Amino acid sequence: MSETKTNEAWMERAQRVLPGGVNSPVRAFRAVGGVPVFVERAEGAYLHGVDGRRYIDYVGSWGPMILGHAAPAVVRAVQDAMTRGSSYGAPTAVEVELAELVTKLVPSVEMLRMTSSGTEAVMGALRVARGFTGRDLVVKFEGCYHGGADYLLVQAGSGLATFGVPTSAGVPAAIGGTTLVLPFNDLEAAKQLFAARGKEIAALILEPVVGNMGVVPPEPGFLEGLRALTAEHGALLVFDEVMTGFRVALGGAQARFGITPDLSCFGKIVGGGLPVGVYGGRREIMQKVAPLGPVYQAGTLSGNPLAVAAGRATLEALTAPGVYETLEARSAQLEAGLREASRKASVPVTIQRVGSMITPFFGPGPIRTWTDADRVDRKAFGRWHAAMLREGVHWPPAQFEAGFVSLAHTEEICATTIAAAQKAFAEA
Ligand code: KE4
Repeated sequence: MSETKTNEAWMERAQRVLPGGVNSPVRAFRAVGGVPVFVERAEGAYLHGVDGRRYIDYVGSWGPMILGHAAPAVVRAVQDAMTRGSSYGAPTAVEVELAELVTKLVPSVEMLRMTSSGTEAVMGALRVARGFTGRDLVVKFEGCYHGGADYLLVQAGSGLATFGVPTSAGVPAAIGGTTLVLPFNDLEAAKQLFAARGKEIAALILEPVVGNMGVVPPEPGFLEGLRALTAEHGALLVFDEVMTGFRVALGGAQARFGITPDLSCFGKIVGGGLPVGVYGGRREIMQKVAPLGPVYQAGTLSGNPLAVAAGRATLEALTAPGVYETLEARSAQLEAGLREASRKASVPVTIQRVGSMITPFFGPGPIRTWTDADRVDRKAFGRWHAAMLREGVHWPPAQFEAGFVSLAHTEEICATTIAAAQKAFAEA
């Protein structure tokens, strides 16, 4: 066991060898300040830090841990799979069984391909959309995040529906020239864009419930409008359900809102905390994917047997009766408690929630678009986050993220969280 004991000491060591001391930027706590908790182990709703403290966890690995950490069924499945070897680079029965399960739970997915991350799933979906339609342009929405593909790391340009302006260094301006960016929840803007350029557009991609602005639900009619608009212009509707898939309903946001996309992307829960991404949809589209068709996409660890074992065990657990009713009850309890706590502390907070994804926005609502979200008080959120951490609650370390409730978050754990929040709002 290393002699390093504190989060600060580990962060000092980590920063010598990892950019910012982390393997993914948001983990560094730069949006909220302070030093991240270095996790030693986790189980159920709890993280145990190297600092010897126990925290109620609402990051949940940013979505995958819907059963709670180290769920026994998942642990057993992965341990068992490991005794048979970790990776073969050859087809296996288990990946077929996981694929069959996903097609059963999400009927719009008739055929799918597995990857090792949500980013790769989105890249695969948009490449096959371009290959299927023979068109180049992709449309996304401001505030929606779809992983790290160059042409998706873009924000809206100066005007409405303009070509994407790269948000990351290292992305050539020209790369943004195939991505058009619209305001979320603005069907009118989408209609104008399609009227002008519909026949050049291969796909429109969105988070059907945005988690990456913080939780922003679709306005009534928005998803239906996009479905009709893309169909009218021969563009594909792509639901990025990496976060919402198996989260906001067993069949994802498409089941919750009754919309059938042409392609869907999954990640997070479908891997049960191990690296699995999935893209899939209409058979005639997916038959374009190599080796069947001309759209190339591959991956050494795609369909990895350990990851597939974790994903299958997780999805199977989610098919049990009452799971989503329990998640809804606990999440509603937390929402009501946070709302009441912020009111008592006279702190202007807008709580937005869909299922077990929840965000306290520190400002007036409703938050319908990125412009709305961008106005909230990030510093107040940062003070609240630090106070919650002191109270033993590990909330996502950024205002524009979703908190996640798991099946391990009992009524009592939610009540403890609310009590912590009451104190934290007083310090926000
Ligand atoms: P990954 O490549 O990180 O597996 O998935 C990318 C992705 C795609 N689509 C949506 C809707 C997503 O939310 C994500 C990843 N989500 C972030 C959380 N906001 C992952 C956390 C991180 O980047 O460390």
